[in-house]
Amino acid sequence: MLIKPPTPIPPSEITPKEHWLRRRELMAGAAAGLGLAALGGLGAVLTARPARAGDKIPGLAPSPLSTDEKPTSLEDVTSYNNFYEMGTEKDDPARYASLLQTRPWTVRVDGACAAPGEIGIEDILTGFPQEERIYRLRCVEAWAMVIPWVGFPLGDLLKRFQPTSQAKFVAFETLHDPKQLPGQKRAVLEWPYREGLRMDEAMHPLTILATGLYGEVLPGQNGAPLRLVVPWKYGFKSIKSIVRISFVESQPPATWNQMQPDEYGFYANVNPAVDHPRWSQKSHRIIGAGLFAPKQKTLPFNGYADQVASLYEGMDLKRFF
Ligand SMILES: Nc1nc2c(c(=O)[nH]1)N[C@H]1C(S)=C(S)[C@@H](COP(=O)(O)O)O[C@H]1N2
Ligand SMILES: [Mo]
Repeated sequence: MLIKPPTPIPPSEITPKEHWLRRRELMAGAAAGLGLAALGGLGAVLTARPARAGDKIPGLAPSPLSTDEKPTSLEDVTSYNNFYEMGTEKDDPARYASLLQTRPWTVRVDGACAAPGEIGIEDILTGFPQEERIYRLRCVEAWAMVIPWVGFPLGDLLKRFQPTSQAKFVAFETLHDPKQLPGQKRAVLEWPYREGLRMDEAMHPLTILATGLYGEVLPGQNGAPLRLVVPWKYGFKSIKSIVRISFVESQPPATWNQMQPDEYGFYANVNPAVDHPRWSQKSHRIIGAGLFAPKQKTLPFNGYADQVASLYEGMDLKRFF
């Protein structure tokens, strides 16, 4: 799919891109000038004022689980997005992102666990060591980007709420507020966006909650303030702007799977041997590589077969696609 020319949108709802790019530079400059980063950790920045998209996240440890592929440019990662709550075109999310208020932000964790409760975004940012993880995001639409995420293992957060033996799956929900997410005014999908993982997938060390990218606080269009990233699955599993996480006993509803079950499976493991009914999944193009760049071969489990294939031992992956 090519990026289309911008469609007209009421000026009141737009933050021109030059503005948010510029604001990011200003904020980075301000933080440096005040020596906030020197106070140590994002916590220091947070006490000065709420974090915003583009703020630098100091003290990031690089992860041995990163790919060594060349990251897609920050410009492409933040301007070519899929986030239907902000519009169905790839350039809509960057245009509408400023409507989403990411502070304060609370995630409710409930269901089959001994310690249900709520956790605020500041506690998430300061309470879990953040690291840089470079992963390829492979969209089911046969394109991909390589993104230097900032985040931490989802399992670390889940453990705090003490899941019980009844917890077989984890269900996720995106914020539902059409004022902040104007795409929700149209019934293109059933809102809120929902996703789910099996418990072992959720606890796998490759599965992360992302709080940033390129060393900076996550921009709205990429799912601020908190989104899931499951690198061996198609991008639609990586639910954005999460407000609720529930431990459940049976397979929870997932938005695209419910909408078109023959096109989007619950498992959604990247699999070149199982085509989408309307196109091949054998290869993909890398966003920003140029129109004439050769397509890349898609690998089983997006290249993570050694780490995750054992989770699906004995399962027919053509049936459970
Ligand atoms: N809430 C929500 N999460 C979402 C989506 C969405 O429309 N709404 N799109 C998904 C799809 S299809 C993809 S490919 C990725 C895209 O993430 P990116 O825009 O950060 O590249 O987000 C996923 N998460
Ligand atoms: Mo996608």
